[in-house]
Amino acid sequence: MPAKQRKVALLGFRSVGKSSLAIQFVEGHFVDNYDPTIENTFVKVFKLKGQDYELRIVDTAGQDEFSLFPSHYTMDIHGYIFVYAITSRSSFEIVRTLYEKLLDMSGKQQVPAILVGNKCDLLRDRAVSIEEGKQLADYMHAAFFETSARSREVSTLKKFVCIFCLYLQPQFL
Ligand SMILES: Nc1nc2c(ncn2[C@@H]2O[C@H](COP(=O)(O)OP(=O)(O)OP(=O)(O)O)[C@@H](O)[C@H]2O)c(=O)[nH]1
Ligand SMILES: [Mg+2]
Repeated sequence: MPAKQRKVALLGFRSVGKSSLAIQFVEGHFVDNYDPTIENTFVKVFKLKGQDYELRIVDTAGQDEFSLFPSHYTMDIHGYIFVYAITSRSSFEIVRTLYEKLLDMSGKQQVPAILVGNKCDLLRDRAVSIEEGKQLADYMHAAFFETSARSREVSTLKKFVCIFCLYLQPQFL
């Protein structure tokens, strides 16, 4: 059976750890230095319930409320992973704006989404509570979890990417 193609996009404010999550997920290591992304695609091939998948993760440049939302992110994407850092209030607040921009651009009322609060290893610098994360995720009809690209807690991320792969069929988008 040929591999099924799936594509997800990582969206969020700059420096929240989008690339770090992708690198941890695909390559299994953490990069300490900060290298701002322009745009990058990671590919991971894996088997799930006897089916091969080729998952493309589009790692985008950090966005803020003034960024123009690139129109190609509204096409050909099976699901979106919105990332903020639990240590940055502004990165959290921007998610809602980005989400609404995405709905506007795509003309949809809902998109398949996951909300991720990254950097949860930096608990002492927490600026966003878990409850606030959950509330935003409810508003977005998204799954939610906190994680840390640094401490390799990407297993939850793996789980949700698997959900995207198994259940999101292009005809539903
Ligand atoms: N402590 C901690 N640092 C992290 C974590 N994830 C990323 N970082 C650090 O945060 C900085 C930014 O990480 P990136 O992954 O480059 O962030 P990004 O969202 O891809 O940034 P842009 O490409 O500019 O949008 C880097 O110095 C990372 O090492 C994490 O979970 N915990
Ligand atoms: Mg990046």
